[in-house]
Amino acid sequence: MISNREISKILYEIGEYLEIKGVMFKPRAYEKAGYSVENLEEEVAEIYKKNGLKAVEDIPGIGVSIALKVEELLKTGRLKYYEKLKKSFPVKIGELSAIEGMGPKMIFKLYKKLKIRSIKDLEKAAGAGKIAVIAGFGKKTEEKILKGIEFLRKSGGRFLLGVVLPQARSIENRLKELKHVNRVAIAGSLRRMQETIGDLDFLVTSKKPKEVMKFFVSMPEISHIYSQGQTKTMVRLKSGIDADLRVIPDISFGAASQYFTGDKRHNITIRALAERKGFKLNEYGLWRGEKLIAGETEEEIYKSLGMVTPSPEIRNDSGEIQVALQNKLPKLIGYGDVRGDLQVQTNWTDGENSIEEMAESAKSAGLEYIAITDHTKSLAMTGGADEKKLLKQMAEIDQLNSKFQALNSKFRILKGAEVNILKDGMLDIKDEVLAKLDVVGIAVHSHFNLSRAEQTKRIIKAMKNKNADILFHPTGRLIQKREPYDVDVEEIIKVAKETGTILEIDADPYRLDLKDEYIRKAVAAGVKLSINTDAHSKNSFHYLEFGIAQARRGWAGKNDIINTRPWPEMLKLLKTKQNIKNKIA
Ligand code: DGT
Ligand code: CA
Ligand code: CA
Ligand code: ZN
Repeated sequence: MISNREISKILYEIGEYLEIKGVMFKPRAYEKAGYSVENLEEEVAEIYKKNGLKAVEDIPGIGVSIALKVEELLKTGRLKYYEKLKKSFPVKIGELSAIEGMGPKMIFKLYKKLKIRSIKDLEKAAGAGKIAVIAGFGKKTEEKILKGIEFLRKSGGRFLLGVVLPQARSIENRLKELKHVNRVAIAGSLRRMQETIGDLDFLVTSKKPKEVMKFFVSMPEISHIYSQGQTKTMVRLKSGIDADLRVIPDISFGAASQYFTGDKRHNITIRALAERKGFKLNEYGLWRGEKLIAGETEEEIYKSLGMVTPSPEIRNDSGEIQVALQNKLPKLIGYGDVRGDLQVQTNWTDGENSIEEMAESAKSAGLEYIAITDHTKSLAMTGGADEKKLLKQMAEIDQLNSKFQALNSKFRILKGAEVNILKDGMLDIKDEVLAKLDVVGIAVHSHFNLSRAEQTKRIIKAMKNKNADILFHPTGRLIQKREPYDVDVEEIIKVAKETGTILEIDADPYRLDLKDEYIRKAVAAGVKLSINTDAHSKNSFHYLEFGIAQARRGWAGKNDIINTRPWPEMLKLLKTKQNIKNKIA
């Protein structure tokens, strides 16, 4: 069965082909029809099955001639008219228009002058300097095209949570200030705090949707308006991400929040549950027949379905619905629950700031303690510390702590290191020095290509060191930049339990390592975790929010995370009793 999304994509593409051909008016009609189908609540296939062609014609924005084309698509899965257009202008329109800044006119010109049909052709031509010399293009455009291609490849069209969250909040705040706006919410993957975000989804309640939309499309960060309507407006931001704004009535705010927060799998299961209970659930409310049962808040909707409201972060149909029906949802760690940061680099190695600057900044960010964990010697490019340098750093930390105490500040700097795991699983710092540190992080920074068995064995060997407290960024991945190394994380979790090694949730927006599924397994196994920023600059302590989100998505509670405790209690959760005595003294 062909979905609304597929139908609307074809309608949009027909519009683009027609525009390229210079046809008048028709492109707008197809665009309108595409938009209408995209935003339809019911599947067109269902409408057609129930009530035939006449009902398809009744869909707003669809006239007789487009309805016939939709019918052909529904009946045969193909559309001759569309295929003829594609043949007459053999260019991959969908592919090319996905590049930032490429519109139908540009695509047409590039085809006429250089026979460019695909991203591959485009990249070749731009690389050879052939685009810069076309009238109206120039060097700048050529560079922009190459950048656009590179970006598209790298991101797969998705953006890091840490990059887009501030942009979205800034827009949210401006919408909140509008006179005719009552309520504002961020929905979609951003509300679920996913690692990467496809597009931004804003919801607003207002009696003056026209004015809200007018304001939205005129914000300085908008680079393109796809469509502007009374209930939905779609734009692209200069940063490259798309954003949707929907205006809804107040009584539907909860229903729309629920619907547009998703994720899709969660929604499908919830909707089926509602139907089993004799309701109908859509973005306007929960209905019994024509009667509105709930709609203003998410809570009343979930409650009417006999369940508590799952936090957005865990809405992905991975068991949260069953657990919520039994009122057994775990209490997740809160965004204000982390008291200290156990991975912080300074200008002793590859960080930007001094120990004191990092401490002051952490304090301003509301933290009670940080552990300084500079790299160690085998990571030579960072100026990694050897035993002597570590001892010297410990002395400086003692001095700084005395200074805090003299000023009556309870803030505490803990002594630590990010100790490099060597190829054979040995650590590159002697045990007697490690034993003097408060917090020993261990990490893989080389030999990423070992076999799964060797990599796992190597890391386990390091975890078995009685001074190794925390395994930092356990899988080594960098989102959109580097795959994780091949390692048996379940085995690592098992050994963490046996040895009392803490596993890190690295909050750096590129890392977010461990991933949610592994956090959940670690929590289930009773393994303790630590959420750390891995800050290399004093401006990075806000990363904690992303790490906490990751922990929540892995169903972790406050107690599962050691650095939700004051530092003396936190230290007691680190490895051996023997070491604890040394460390607290
Ligand atoms: P993204 O933008 O790819 O990061 O992910 P989302 O989850 O933000 O997805 P998006 O923007 O396409 O749609 C926002 C929400 O709207 C989504 O989480 C659930 C809801 N939604 C979208 N399409 C459908 C659908 O076909 N069926 C149902 N039940 N819900 C949908
Ligand atoms: Ca989205
Ligand atoms: Ca969206
Ligand atoms: Zn590291």
